Amino acid sequence: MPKKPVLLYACFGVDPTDWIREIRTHGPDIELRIWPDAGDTSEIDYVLAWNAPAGFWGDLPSLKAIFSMGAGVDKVLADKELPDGLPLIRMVDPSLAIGMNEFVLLRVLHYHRLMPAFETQQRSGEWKQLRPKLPQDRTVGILGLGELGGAAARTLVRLGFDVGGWSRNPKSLDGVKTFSGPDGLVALAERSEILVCLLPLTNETRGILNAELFSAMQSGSYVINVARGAHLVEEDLLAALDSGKLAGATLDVFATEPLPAAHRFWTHPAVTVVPHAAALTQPKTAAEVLVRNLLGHARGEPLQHVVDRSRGY
Ligand code: NDP
Ligand code: OXD
Repeated sequence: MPKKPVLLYACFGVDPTDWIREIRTHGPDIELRIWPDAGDTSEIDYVLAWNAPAGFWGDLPSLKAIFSMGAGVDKVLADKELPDGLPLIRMVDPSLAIGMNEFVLLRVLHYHRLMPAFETQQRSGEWKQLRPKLPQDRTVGILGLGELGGAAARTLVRLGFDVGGWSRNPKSLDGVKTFSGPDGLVALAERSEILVCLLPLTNETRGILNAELFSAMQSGSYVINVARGAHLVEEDLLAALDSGKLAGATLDVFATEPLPAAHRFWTHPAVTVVPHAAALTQPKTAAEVLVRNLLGHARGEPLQHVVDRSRGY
């Protein structure tokens, strides 16, 4: 009988209970080991990894591929000890896309339906109707048109919004005005009253939400950052909010997480802080994707969702 592929669960800070149940359900033909009970590490074929500590990658001579628990692999790639030359697979989980979709929609509707103004009115006991724009007159821009950004763009199009999107390579998406390249970025920013960041964090996208981009936007626009904290130049956002150039921001991700207690974002009236919870990988659906990919590879099929390390996503 051929040897069962051995998968090591090594997601630090993530409770393994649900993962163990789901991986065992979907992959009875996988031998699952849970860190730190790795057994003979020379037998390990695959690792499901997140937040690996220093020294973790040292002793895995048979490793064939590394699965990331998260969609964003910036931290995994930044790990100097990550083995070279092995395929790194990013998380593509249908429930992650659903969760992100819900969150983006929630915050776009919050701004579109003038909730910040109603909340201000409530604080002063003011009763005043305000008429929202029609969705077709509301421009929303999505930076990143991949698994998550593409799904969010399609949902907003279905609801009738005037949606624009920006990607690295030119792209066509039904109902979405698409842009690419540096000129495309400015053009998208200029037209977007609500700008959503769903880019991977790479050398090219670090600090992309900055004063220059905000200055291209219309006064009174909103920013939603659900990608990575390092996409945002925090001081530039605070300046744009304080000057009234931007009307508000929803931030799910931060340069330092947890957000330090003294950070101005906590108390800024135009900022909504969410603790990196816009969308979480859901073991119930993600384990199935992982198992299918892993067993396919063990049978000699090509891996899906492999990160291009030189591109950074
Ligand atoms: P994908 O890799 O599927 O999509 C990335 C998109 O960004 C692609 O459209 C790509 O363009 C575009 N892109 C990359 N670099 C550039 C660039 N330099 N200029 C313009 N466009 C660029 O990623 P996902 O949609 O799966 O995830 C996006 C990010 O969301 C993750 O990397 C992660 O950081 C974040 N995330 C946050 C979560 C949260 O809870 N807050 C949860 C999950 C993910 P092209 O199509 O041309 O390649
Ligand atoms: C991810 C995340 O990248 O949780 O999946 O941010």
